[in-house]
Amino acid sequence: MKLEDIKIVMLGTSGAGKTSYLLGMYAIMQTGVQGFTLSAKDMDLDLELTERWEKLISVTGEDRWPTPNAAAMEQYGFNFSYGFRPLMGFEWLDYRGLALSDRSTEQDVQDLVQYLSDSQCLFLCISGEHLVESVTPNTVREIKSDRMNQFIQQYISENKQPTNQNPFPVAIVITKYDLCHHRDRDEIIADVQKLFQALFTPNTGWLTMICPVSLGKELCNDLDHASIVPVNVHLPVVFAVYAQLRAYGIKFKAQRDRLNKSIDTIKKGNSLVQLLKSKELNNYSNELEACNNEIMAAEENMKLLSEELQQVSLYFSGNEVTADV
Ligand SMILES: Nc1nc2c(ncn2[C@@H]2O[C@H](COP(=O)(O)OP(=O)(O)OP(=O)(O)O)[C@@H](O)[C@H]2O)c(=O)[nH]1
Ligand SMILES: [Mg+2]
Repeated sequence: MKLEDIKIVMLGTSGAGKTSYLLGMYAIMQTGVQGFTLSAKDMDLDLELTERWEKLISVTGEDRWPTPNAAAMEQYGFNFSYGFRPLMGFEWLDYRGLALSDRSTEQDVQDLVQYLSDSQCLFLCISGEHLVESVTPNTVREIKSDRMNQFIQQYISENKQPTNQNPFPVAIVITKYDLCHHRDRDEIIADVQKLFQALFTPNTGWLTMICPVSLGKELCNDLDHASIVPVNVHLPVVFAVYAQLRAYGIKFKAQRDRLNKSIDTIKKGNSLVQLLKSKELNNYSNELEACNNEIMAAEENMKLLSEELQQVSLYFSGNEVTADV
């Protein structure tokens, strides 16, 4: 089984922690979780990301952090593998968050929009520093959630038209969770739902995950000097792959139903029909077997990934669900 490559965009304002998150995620996923690993498609990129991560963990003070993106866009290609067997490739777009505030005539906004329209999974990056207290209209401005909602409406909802049969995965990643960790988790989740209400409405086909992540140990308020201990950074990527497998499973199950129907129709026919269509029946049976194998492979992988996703809040078309197969 080999899934098609996907594109992931992480939307988030400048300073939300997108680049730091990418570095932490790569460092953890290089070693792997449950036998799933991530590797850069390009060996030089692998070195570059590793060096930037080493700096982040060994240097202290403000210098440890990546500099705000100067280049408008950077694209990174990764392979997601199980036991070194590539399962799915994805391309990750890291851009300067300021593009979120620019006018749509700017080149980097246009590039971002193009990339968004082509994407199969969206990560919304909101910083825990703005969730220290209950959300207010001010929070909307700080996080730029209205701007993000606007981008989703225009370039994903209208383009892809998610439905229950064809869901679209969105991970809301709360970065710098160490900064709001003192608050009740359920309260934070309720706040996040308020900011992105449309993603939690019934029968809309959004598969949404809310996931707190952090590069620092919880309850530490000076991450410029503390030791770096990434928390949950692998989960959004696990979710992206899980969602892709889920969509793949839905597709093959529909195909299985169609094949079963065709087979049934032939089998219900009289002996002449059966004789005339024996070759067709044979083909259908072979296709059905291949189809069942794909479903089984997808479910095996989903089972492993879903174990990791038990700790996060997952919603499908507005209902809270648990990751299953
Ligand atoms: N407390 C805490 N601070 C963090 C964490 N991750 C990042 N930061 C801080 O957030 C700052 C901004 O992070 P970046 O990763 O550069 O943000 P960005 O979203 O890539 O910003 P642009 O490139 O301008 O769009 C860093 O310089 C750190 O000071 C975290 O997990 N916890
Ligand atoms: Mg950046």
